[in-house]
Amino acid sequence: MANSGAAESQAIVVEAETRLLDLSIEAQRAAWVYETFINEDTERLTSKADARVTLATVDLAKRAARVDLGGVPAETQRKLKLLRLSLPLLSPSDPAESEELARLVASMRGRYGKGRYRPQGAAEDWDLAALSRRMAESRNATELEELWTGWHAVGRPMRPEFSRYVELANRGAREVGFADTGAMWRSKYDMPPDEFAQEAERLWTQVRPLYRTLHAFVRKRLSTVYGPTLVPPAGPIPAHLLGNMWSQTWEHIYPVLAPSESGAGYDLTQILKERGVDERELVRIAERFFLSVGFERLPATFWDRSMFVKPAGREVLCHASAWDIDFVDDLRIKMCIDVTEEEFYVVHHELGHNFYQRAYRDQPFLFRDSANDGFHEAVGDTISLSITPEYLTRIGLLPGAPDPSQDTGLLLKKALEKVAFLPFGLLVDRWRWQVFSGELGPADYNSSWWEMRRRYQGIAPPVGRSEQDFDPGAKAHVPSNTPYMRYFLASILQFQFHRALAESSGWDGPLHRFSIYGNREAGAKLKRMFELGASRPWPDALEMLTGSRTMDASAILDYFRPLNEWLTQATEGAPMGWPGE
Ligand code: X8Z
Ligand code: ZN
Repeated sequence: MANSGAAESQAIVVEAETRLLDLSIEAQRAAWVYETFINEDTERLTSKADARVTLATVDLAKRAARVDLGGVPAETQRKLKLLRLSLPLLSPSDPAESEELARLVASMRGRYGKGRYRPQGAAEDWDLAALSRRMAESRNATELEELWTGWHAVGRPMRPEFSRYVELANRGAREVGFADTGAMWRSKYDMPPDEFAQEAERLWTQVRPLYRTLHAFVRKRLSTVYGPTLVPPAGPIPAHLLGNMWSQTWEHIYPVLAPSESGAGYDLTQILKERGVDERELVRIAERFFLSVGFERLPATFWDRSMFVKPAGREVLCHASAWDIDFVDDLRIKMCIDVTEEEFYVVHHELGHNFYQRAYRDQPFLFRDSANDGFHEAVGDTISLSITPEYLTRIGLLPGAPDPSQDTGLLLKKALEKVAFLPFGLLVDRWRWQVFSGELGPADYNSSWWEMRRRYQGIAPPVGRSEQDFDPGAKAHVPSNTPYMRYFLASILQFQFHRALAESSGWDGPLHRFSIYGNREAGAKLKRMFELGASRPWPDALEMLTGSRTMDASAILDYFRPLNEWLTQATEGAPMGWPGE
């Protein structure tokens, strides 16, 4: 033990809350400029700024590891623990390696942001948004295959960068006492890392039967649409036919799946277009939802500094994100908004981050975070679950709420978004955990990725893949080093939040018809939880809102219960599951 605990830990915390805060703000500014104006210079500036934060954090975390914790107040102990876990990437203390790592990540991120493909017959290169738009609409298998393959080429050149990044990132994590970067990511959940891995698996086991039923239903329909050669009735579904580049959500193929008795319900994308809602107005509508439950307006700077529209004449990283540049109220979102139903939800998702961030701004710097990262991702989605037909009617976007006989369609569309996502949400980090632990090496990167895609999602690549390819790199969070398990947790948690808010409001109708719009008590409950930040272990925060201390998938099952019954009937006699699951 190097030092007397209490004094040294206090010194570390003070330094973290001053110097680290300063460096982090600088790094955020550099990252903002980079992501909204990608070029050689901004890439260097952001990697330098990141490297400075990382080095300072590693330095403080190492000092913290040597502190004798006897007599150190619990709050300070928690801060030291969070300090060690505050970054998703730690670099080796060697400055050259540290900078190399930061540049690798910036470079992979840049490749992703600049990714383009020119489809046959097109007059220009298409970016991911254009490719995704077409993928959502096209029902032509040949075209879909081309779009899929065209985009997935973006991963290839990342392969050598990625394997070097794994090596350096692990070296950094080990210096601070973690087994590897994956173990560090799993340590963020107020429980031992192995236990967390089991928790995730437990939640997946809870929802897996629902997923398999949905999968069987979708496969049966697609087999009819595209024929049994392309979509074998008992095999995995080809990944290019699900309306999404990563087959992570399937709502875009709803029109080919819609139950005949229920019709398509309403088409929000169409309505938004007809009303001439533009990007800024879309964000305004989302803000008004938060205001209706009692949150304060976003600051004027949010409207001046956010990026809502893809700018012309420069490269930007379009993947949506929410920012709190100064950790107080310089809130922003960065998106290339397309006025569609899907992006309407994404806008709520991003604003959820911003309202959470603002609510914990009075916490000390090291506590300015969500209870766990799944909470951060769940908040805006919880609000989106309240975008019901009744709500859309109240704000004048629908002439009247459709009759509940339309509900099968409504629920199916939601399931294609939320239930379809679950295995993808789980597997991205199941794969990365094994990569970081060394169980999977570069020789197996792509084959193991597809083995997991098959096992969990029941999908297969549309064309042959090899170890020349690097398909994980075609998903934003991999090149940008963003952990992904948070989204899996969020897809469970948002239903838990939603059900708890419904129950405490005395709602006894179906969960999918419940909305907290205008419900100030529900808003106050959320706000109280947000204000805790990361000051308490997440079960405390969960208990405040839901009365339960464990994450529990029974709420998502409750929500989709009526649909599950319908799907079970619709798939009677059809094959269930696939070889290799
Ligand atoms: O990346 C996101 C957000 C970033 S804050 C838009 N999401 C995941 C994804 O797009 O893959 C939200 C849901 C899953
Ligand atoms: Zn998010």
